[in-house]
Amino acid sequence: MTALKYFRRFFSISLFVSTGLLLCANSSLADTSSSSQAIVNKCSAQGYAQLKLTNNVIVNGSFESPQIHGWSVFRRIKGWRTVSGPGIEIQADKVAGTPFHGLQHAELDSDANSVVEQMVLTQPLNDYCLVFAYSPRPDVGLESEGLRVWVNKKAVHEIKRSGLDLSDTQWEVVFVRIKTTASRKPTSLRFEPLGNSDSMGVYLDGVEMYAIRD
Ligand SMILES: [Ca+2]
Repeated sequence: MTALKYFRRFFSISLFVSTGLLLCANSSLADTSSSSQAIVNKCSAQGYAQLKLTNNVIVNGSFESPQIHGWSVFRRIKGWRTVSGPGIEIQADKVAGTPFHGLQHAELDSDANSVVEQMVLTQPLNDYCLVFAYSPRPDVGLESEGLRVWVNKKAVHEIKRSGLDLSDTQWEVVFVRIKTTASRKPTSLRFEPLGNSDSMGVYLDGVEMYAIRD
């Protein structure tokens, strides 16, 4: 953890307090995401037929486990493992931004860019709706931002936004429809941070996945 990173975090917290944004949680977005009907509506709005969704099959997609204070970097946490890089950074106490859901979120440019993976128990040859929330880190520019999503080692989505001029997180909820293979093995879901590997950037929270029954 670099001194700069400490400084930037301190600066961010100071900025939140000074602007009063510390109390401004993204509760409305979180509430929307947790509603399965809202997810059905979102997927439908993207041209999908009327959908019925089963239970969320992602484990610890809100990064609430383990419960920590401040921030820590882990090789493994419940549901997730590190594929490359030093590990998954979990942030709590709004040390450098407000989570999308719950009390914690992940930063994928932890001590350096790190790819994380969950092996998801899925049914073969079934459509799923993958939902997640991405935010750039406040005060971090486009050159150190961006997120690529991989399903069974195929890139299925990419999102990139600048965090410059942000005084808090600005979460964007992404919906991706995917199809599993004929294999009965679990589906590999990976999140890869893009941009400079400099210990700051690429926030992830609220990962959920639902089987679709047309
Ligand atoms: Ca969370």
